[in-house]
Amino acid sequence: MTQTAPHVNYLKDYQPSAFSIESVYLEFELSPLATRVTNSMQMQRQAKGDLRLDGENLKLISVLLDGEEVIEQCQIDEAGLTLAVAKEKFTLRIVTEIEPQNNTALEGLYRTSDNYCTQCEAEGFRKITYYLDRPDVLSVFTTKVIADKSENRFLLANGNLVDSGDLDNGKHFAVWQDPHKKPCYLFALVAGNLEKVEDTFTTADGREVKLEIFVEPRNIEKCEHAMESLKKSMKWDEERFGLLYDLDIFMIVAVDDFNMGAMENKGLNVFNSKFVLAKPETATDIDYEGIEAVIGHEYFHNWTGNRVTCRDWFQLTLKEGLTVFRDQEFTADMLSSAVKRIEDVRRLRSNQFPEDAGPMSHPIQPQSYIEMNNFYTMTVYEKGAEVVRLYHTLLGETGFQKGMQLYFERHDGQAVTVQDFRNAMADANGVNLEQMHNWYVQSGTPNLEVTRNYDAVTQKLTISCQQSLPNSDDFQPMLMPIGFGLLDKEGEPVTLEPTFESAANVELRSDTHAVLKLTQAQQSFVFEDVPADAVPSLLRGFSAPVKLHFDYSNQELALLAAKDEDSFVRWEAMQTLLLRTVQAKVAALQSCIDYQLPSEVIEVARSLLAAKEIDPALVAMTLSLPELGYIGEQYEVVDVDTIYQAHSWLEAELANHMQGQWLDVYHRCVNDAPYQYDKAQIAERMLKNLALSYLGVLSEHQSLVLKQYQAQHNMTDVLAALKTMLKHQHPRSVEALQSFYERWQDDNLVIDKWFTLQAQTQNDHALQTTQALLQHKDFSLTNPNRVRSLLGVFSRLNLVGFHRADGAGYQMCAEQIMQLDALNPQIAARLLGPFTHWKRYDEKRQQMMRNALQQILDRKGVSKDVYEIASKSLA
Ligand code: 0A1
Ligand code: ZN
Repeated sequence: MTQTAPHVNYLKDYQPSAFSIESVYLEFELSPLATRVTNSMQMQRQAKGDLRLDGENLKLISVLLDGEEVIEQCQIDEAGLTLAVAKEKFTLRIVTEIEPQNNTALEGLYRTSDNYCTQCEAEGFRKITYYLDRPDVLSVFTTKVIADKSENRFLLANGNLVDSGDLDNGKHFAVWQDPHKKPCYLFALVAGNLEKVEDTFTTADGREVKLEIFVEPRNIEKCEHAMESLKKSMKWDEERFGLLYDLDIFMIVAVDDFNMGAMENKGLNVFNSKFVLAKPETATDIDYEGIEAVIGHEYFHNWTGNRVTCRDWFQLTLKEGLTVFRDQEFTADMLSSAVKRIEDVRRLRSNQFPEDAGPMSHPIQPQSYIEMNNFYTMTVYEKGAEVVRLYHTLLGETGFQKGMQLYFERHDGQAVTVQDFRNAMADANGVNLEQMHNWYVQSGTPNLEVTRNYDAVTQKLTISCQQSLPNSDDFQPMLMPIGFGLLDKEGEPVTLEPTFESAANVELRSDTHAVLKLTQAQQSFVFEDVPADAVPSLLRGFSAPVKLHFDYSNQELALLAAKDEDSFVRWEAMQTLLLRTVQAKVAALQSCIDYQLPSEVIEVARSLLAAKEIDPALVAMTLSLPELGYIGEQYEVVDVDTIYQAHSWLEAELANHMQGQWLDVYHRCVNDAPYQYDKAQIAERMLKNLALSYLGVLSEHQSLVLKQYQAQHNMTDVLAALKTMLKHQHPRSVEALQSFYERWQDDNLVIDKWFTLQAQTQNDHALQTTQALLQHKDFSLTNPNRVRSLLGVFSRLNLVGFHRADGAGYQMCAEQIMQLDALNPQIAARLLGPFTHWKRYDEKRQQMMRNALQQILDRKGVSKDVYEIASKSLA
């Protein structure tokens, strides 16, 4: 907590640590209000200077330097301890006491459902004991946990269990040894009365690894999918990356109170229960996919993050961008790479692009921060993954894997930088990748303007590209691979023939597909023998995270949507058509003129829906309307109500014009087989529920929607029906919502969905609904999932409610954020997101949003987390 401007950390100030910790022995005597932590470190001097250890909110009991009490010589302040040590090599034994029961920030050691659990990334270890809490200090950890046996059946920490037994007074203990050196942010401890499911995995070199998932006893039936996902992850990492697991045991613990998705602690991953627990009646396809992806993500960190870690927190994207790329590829290989790519692009555009255009915009390698927790962002993670994908696109799978191999050969057991990663990629392939640096240090989404020039006489087509960054005075062009193809006017692929001059920068991947290598701010590519009216297919596979501008006609978009060989481009073309339609309607509504749906929109939509050869999941994604947030992004000033009106209009138009087809598709996709999480069933449900959402607009199909709800077949279908009922105020929606609550009141994750459903429904009483839910007995500010389900969803997705013209939506959220900041600063800071985009609204709303931010910033005791975001947004 802070009143004056807090300290800013800069990348340029990086200095190696003056001391190293060769090994550390930790002993925990667990007790809710007085946990005693004894920390013995074997330390060694590396450079001149006093010993400075990080530590926060700790009660210091004693400090022994080689057995001698030195507590009186220590200088203690709110961020740590300083001690002048003359020795080169010594043992420092520090005893502290902490109160896990009162830890509502969920950082360090805390309680969740009467269990103990830790979260140390980024800088939580300093809330457990005094330490060199920085990722480049690697040490070997031994951990002894002592606790009451009846309340803590399991005592867990990193590594392998080497000793355990009973003690006096109803206590017992366990000793864990982790043979791998690690930074303290990967430390973990868990204790409590959990239940476990067990399995094994045999590695490619024949070692049997124990797999254990720990959950609260009531959840024991919901672990099967998580265990399958873990085994698939282990196998996939062996097969695709040649990476094997390196301990005898791998444990996952699911907890209900967690600030993020999950954490890759060595050998002992801690998960938000949302990303572990599933059964068909309670979890949707999206939940199942999320679990598989997050289990994969945390498991993959064992190599990309743990074995090779980050030198400092400015390198966060080194582990996160790379690991997100790996989990994306894992999901793509498990399900469908085309569908996964589109899902990821949609997420990036809806969430990362706005971040990159707002006041918190930062490069994937930030150059400074006040609170590191604020930099676990869509930019560092998702744009970071896009940048790793650039290497993959440029080098191909084989070249990329060569780079990975060299990276591990050089850096296993080290704490390194993004430059080290780039060097490994470059050296393994004998290429120069220095220009990739520009992706790491420049913020904002690049604009890519493409124009064409066709010479009918020579039949040459010139494609000219210009790249730029918004608001950049010193723009440095980036290395951009552009996936490219040409269609003739019938939609047939054209054989690509770059001219001699262009050939050096055009890498042909097949006769009809190329990657254009853009390295300059302006660059042209010329192709020969191009038929008249050929249509360029650009940025295939979304080959770079940019905003593409090209003046396609509606007819050209329709052709691409129907015929291009790249599924991303097909999806994108249709989405652009739909977006243009909404925008045209917005303009018409704003100037009170009439506007009719263009016939080509209906025609392509109809033909896509009829195309039986296309994966139904792709059809569903192509015919889903662009998200409201993404539509808003297209405007300087977002007119929330009109955009919502235009969006609803287009939905109703497509529902009406294609009613018969939606019905056919719906009935074709209905499937009474037991729920399975597989590609075919997921795709079928996706298309069926899209059809249902359109049919739900029309009053004559209300019974169909109700029937699907009442069938209670699986949560994907139940939720789709309920969402549609609420959106269109189905006469039975209140009753359905009530029955849903009654059935699931003891299941936290399902009750989160119940809150979300209501918080996202956009209508005139959205605010009152949300306010009433704040008073509900199941709402609590101390549970991050519940807060996200209600306040996070309302402020991010309920545009109509949050942006109410009278400012009441802003005020309600501001009050909750201030209360939350006193309990959990990390979550409070995240809830500020929607406020940071105040510049995009009309003047009256701008003023109200700024006032709310100022009020939050002025709160006595404001956290650094909230301070950083609120002050940067107002600057
Ligand atoms: N490294 C984790 C994310 C994570 C970060 C911070 C946390 O607490 C502040 C928790 C988890 C991952 O990428 O999954
Ligand atoms: Zn991660």
